[in-house]
Amino acid sequence: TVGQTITCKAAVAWGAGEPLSVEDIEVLPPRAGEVRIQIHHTGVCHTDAYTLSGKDPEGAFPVVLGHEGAGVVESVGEGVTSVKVGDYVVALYTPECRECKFCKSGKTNLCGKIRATQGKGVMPDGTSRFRARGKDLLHFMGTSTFSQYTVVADISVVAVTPKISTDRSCLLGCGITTGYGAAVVTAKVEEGSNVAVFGAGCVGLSVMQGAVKNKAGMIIAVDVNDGKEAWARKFGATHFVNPTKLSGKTIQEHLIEMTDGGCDYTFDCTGNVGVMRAALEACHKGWGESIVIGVAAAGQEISTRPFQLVTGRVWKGCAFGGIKGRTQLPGLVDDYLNGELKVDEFITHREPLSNINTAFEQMKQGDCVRCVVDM
Ligand code: NAD
Ligand code: AHE
Ligand code: ZN
Repeated sequence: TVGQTITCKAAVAWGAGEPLSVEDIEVLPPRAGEVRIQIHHTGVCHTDAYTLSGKDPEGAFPVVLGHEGAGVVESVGEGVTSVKVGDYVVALYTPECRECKFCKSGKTNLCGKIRATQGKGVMPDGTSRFRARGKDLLHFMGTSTFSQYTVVADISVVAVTPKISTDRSCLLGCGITTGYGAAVVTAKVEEGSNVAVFGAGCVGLSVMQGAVKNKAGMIIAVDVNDGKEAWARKFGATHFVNPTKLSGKTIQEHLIEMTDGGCDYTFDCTGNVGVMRAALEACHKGWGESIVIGVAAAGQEISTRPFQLVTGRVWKGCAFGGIKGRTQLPGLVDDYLNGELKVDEFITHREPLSNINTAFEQMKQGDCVRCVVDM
């Protein structure tokens, strides 16, 4: 039987810099290879605010934003076998087709199968499943979780046990997995190694959690907000530095002194290109690696003296922590259920969909780690 169009509430971004508008939209049935999900909960991530601000070169409007969502499969299109109606799922902005050059390389979690259409805000067949006020709305990051129902490609969704509630599993759709994976999968932090984490938000705290898991030595949290010290320590930081309170030396000099020559691993979790430079330069000569996680605005560029790299420091980055969502997310859920991965602790704020603009305002304030939106 052919599915029906569903009318439901969604937060529509009609234009850059405008508040989201919560209104009725139409969500068309899934086509072949697609899955329609009833989203129960979604987190709000800085990347949503980044794209809404108009600073994302790939940003286009009108669009349904949101990429940190979880819910239940409502219907599936022809040929879908990886999930079924009623499955509890997390949406994946980094899909995993298992057949493209990227997926088969064993070297990256990036998947090439639908990246081009995803970046244009349409489904893999080039069309949209969202309509409002007589217009097509664009999709976002292949997920568009700020809608009570969304349609995604079957490679952009993973089923997880319903034992984890959706207000927790949604956070595995971006922030927590990104930071934890950056430490454990991308950097592969070793026992006893010294780590500095720039930015103690959801992503940075998750890096710290991954560093603890891998038995790092010093875990130095660096944040301009002193209020983040207690948070960082709760997630395993052994030291805290506020770079605005150092006199007469740079943060990189300070970290090099603290660690007798530099950090083994550093992570940018701020999106600030000056911080990215400091993070690279705080690495130990000969082997220190700096991982860029933060997303910087259009036009921003990173720089350092090439000598930093000639003398053995390594600059790299990752999306979604380097985690393959369909293969590895269920394992993270198990870790959570076994008490080995903190998730609940990240939730500082909650709002209903009708107040989603409040969630965006909270995110800009220093005391919000994650706001979970109840759809
Ligand atoms: P957040 O705002 O919650 O945390 C950022 C922290 O950085 C804050 O505590 C802030 O006080 C601190 N900070 C700001 N400027 C600083 C500076 N100059 N020095 C030290 N600390 C500073 O954000 P978040 O949700 O944790 O996300 C962090 C970044 O990661 C964002 O840029 C986001 O877009 C990006 N991100 C990337 C990926 C990815 O896959 N690569 C995934 C999720 C988020
Ligand atoms: N569209 C932006 C880049 C945004 C970006 O880097 N997104 C990350 C995820 S951030 C999640 O909060 C990502 O997945 N990047 C890999 C990819 O393929 O997009 C721009 O600057 O153009
Ligand atoms: Zn995100």
